[in-house]
Amino acid sequence: NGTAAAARSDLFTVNSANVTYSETDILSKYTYRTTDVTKDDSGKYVATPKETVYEFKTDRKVPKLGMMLVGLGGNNGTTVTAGIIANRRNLAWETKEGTRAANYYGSVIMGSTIKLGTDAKSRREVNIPFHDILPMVHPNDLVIGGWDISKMNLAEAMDRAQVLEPTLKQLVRKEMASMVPLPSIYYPDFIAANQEDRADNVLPGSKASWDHVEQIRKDIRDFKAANGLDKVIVQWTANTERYADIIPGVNDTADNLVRAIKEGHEEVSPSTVFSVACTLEGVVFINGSPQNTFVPGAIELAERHGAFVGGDDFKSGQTKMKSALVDFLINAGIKLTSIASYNHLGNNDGKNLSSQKQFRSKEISKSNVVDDMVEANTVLYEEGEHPDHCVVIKYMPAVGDDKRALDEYYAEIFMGGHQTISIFNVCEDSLLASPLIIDLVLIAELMTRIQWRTQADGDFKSFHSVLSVLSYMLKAPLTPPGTPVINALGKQRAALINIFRACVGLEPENDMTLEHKLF
Ligand code: NAI
Ligand code: DG6
Repeated sequence: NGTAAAARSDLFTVNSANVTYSETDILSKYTYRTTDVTKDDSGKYVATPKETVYEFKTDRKVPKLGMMLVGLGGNNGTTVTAGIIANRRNLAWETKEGTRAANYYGSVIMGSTIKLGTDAKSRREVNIPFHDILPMVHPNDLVIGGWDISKMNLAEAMDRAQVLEPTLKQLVRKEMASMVPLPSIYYPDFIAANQEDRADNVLPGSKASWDHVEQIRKDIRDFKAANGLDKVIVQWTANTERYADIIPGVNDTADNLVRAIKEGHEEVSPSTVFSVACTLEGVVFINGSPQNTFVPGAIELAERHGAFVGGDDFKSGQTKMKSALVDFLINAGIKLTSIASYNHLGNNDGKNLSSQKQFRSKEISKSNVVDDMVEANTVLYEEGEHPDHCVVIKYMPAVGDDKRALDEYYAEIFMGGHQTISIFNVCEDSLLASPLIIDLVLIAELMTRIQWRTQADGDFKSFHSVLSVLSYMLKAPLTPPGTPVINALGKQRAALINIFRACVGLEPENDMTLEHKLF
């Protein structure tokens, strides 16, 4: 082990007795400060500051990483793949608005900065790219593969998606054409009947089977070996499935779920089979769609195997706006009373969602996104009181991937007055979702390299299997059983940044700026 000066990250080193760098790890001793609240006999709150000392160990070796997508031939799958190829090759292409160049806009990790501290001389903020806070995989280095029930190669699939400019497509066509998705699991009852005509690349069997689990595990192993990878992360960006019923004895525990798959139970979805396969293979599995992939048995299985899972449903356009705007309104003391959210879109996602059961999965994930903010404000809302919130989605083929999201926020202001905010948001759906797919992979991979302990002589262990730290990118964040869901966008970002800061021994980012106020 060395000191701060001995081994440094490219951009900065932390100069603190609490941080040591070795060739292999960054070790930080971090005091986590919280406040315990109790009530005294008179019913008055008593707030007691609490300190817990943690040690965090981050493995500095950035692995050669594979990203396997379920739904590789879809709009998101082809867009993120072409985008990474374009970035890797530093491509530029002509559009009617001029030359455009590859970028990672929309990726928090690749496109945003965080405050490192204050310049010792000028007292101005010093900001660094988020990607540089800890050693992370660069998306240009991701090796991409995956599955789709459609066997179209990715060049044709990218044409089918109608997302990217023809001039860009031309530049990546050859490489895209060489990529063909692996055959996947298709249980027709879980996605809309209108998807049947693209299902020409499916493994035999139309309900859960252990053969499917084994085949997916083999696919992952083969992909890893063929590309000389250290690690693989699998992400579901396939069609939205209907909810699976939670049935005692079937999917309520890990053992029951495994048995149910072996017995071919019809209530086990393809995405849950993928989750089980990934867990058993020790590979992170992230669900970018809204269905309840992570039935209790799937989570218990992940916990048992120390595997990581994350979900649910990418938070791209409308919901990201909502989780920022509602946070603002309610924290401004404005009483939001209703949200009416309409969407129309014309891509294959919209076609699948035109079926009631699949729409219902999306309606649930889009509707619960303000609950924590409402519940936290006991001044504006009585216990159990909630703004009206309705979500409508219509399939409108003509607009393709350029989803229209119309939202009306209606709020009560001072002295019985009203404020109405109306938003028309054209969400270029797959262009917003693709950077999220990248962020989820980068963050999840890093989380597999971070360990913690509370006593210097104790064993290091991993974070909980359910990676709630991915919440910023997801509409219905999955959290460890029994822990609260945070939807407020600002809090989600703060958690992400501050956990990573703790790993290099830095205090949470706070905006007190006392250095500019007390002199
Ligand atoms: P898409 O319909 O273009 O692509 C989905 C792909 O999954 C299709 O190619 C389909 O053939 C394939 N597929 C279906 N079932 C499969 C299975 N069992 N195994 C392997 N492949 C399978 O949809 P898109 O736009 O790419 O979205 C993908 C998912 O991401 C949808 O569930 C959508 O709701 C979700 N999502 C998308 C967002 C966006 O902004 N684009 C945001 C939030 C969520
Ligand atoms: C209709 O809303 C289709 C959906 O798949 C969304 O496009 C997707 O879930 C993104 O939703 P949001 O609310 O994050 O923009």
